[in-house]
Amino acid sequence: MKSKFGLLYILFSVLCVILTGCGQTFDTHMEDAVEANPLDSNLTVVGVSQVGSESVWRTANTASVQDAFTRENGYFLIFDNARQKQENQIKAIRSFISQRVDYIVFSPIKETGWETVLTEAKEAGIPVILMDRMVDVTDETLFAAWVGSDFEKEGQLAGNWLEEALSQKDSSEEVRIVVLQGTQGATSMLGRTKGFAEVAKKHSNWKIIEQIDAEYTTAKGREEMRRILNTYDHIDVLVSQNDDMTFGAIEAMKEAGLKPGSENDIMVISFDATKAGLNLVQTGEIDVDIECNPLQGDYVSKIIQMIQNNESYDKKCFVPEMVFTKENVDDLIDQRTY
Ligand code: GZL
Repeated sequence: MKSKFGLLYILFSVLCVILTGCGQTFDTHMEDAVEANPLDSNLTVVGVSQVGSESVWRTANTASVQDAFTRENGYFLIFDNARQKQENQIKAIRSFISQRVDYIVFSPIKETGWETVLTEAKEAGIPVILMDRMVDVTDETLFAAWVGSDFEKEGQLAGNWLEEALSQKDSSEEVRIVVLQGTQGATSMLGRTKGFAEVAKKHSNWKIIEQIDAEYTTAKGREEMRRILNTYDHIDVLVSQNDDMTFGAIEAMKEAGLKPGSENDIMVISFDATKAGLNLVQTGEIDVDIECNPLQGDYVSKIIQMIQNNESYDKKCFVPEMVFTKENVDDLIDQRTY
């Protein structure tokens, strides 16, 4: 909890940032800063550094954070969008430290490069909770907890689905696979790549002919798939590490006169299972969509409450997820809110 001075200090420094344009541009709006009752020292101040707004998944993840850290729930949220730059996340975290927030929450854009700033947070006595992606640090006391997905399992599930889909085919026939990867060095990209590769190496006829960074965006997915289709005369399977890249890749396939889906020209394996992705599972353009659950705000809030109540909690919290195919999508798509 902040002292009255502490919250007034934060209010003042946010006002300074907004009015002078110095330091970080926070996404916390002026009216929130003014409305928040600076004398209400019961608010828990949480600084959140989000990767960016590159995908439908990220937007849903941000919404879950903003829905969890409301004043009604006892929080004062300072939110920063790093716009896909690690240096912006580091600046935001340093700003949170200087404002003496109660907690820092962030989704690290990539796993490396965090020791120094996390040491500064630890020395300031501010617990750090990781959301979505992990950091690669030798000292795991540099973060209090992590909430996210089992990305390696997601990759394995994609491989297991392909094994099943090919089980009736001639196992000596070459299967030519291309992989659109997400942001290089991101935990989700590393895990999905590793998990799928573990399954692929069991099949000598599976050939990953190209594995390329398409940055988790539709535009880059479209651009790289255009190039791949112009490079190779035959592709059997696309593994695309999020729906946004898949949407772009499918556009490129159609431009090239190809139809996505195992009933057509190229099998399509995707990740995230957004509503737009599940719609394409229904049409058969995506064969399988491996869910990655972005609704993590409440999980992080619960951990903060357990820390405040001196309750024991698991350092790593995996969110529930499943696999969507044409067999189950119709029964479940209406539950999807993003
Ligand atoms: C997954 C997350 C990934 C999503 C993408 O946890 O890191 O980043 O799969 C998002 O959609 O851009």
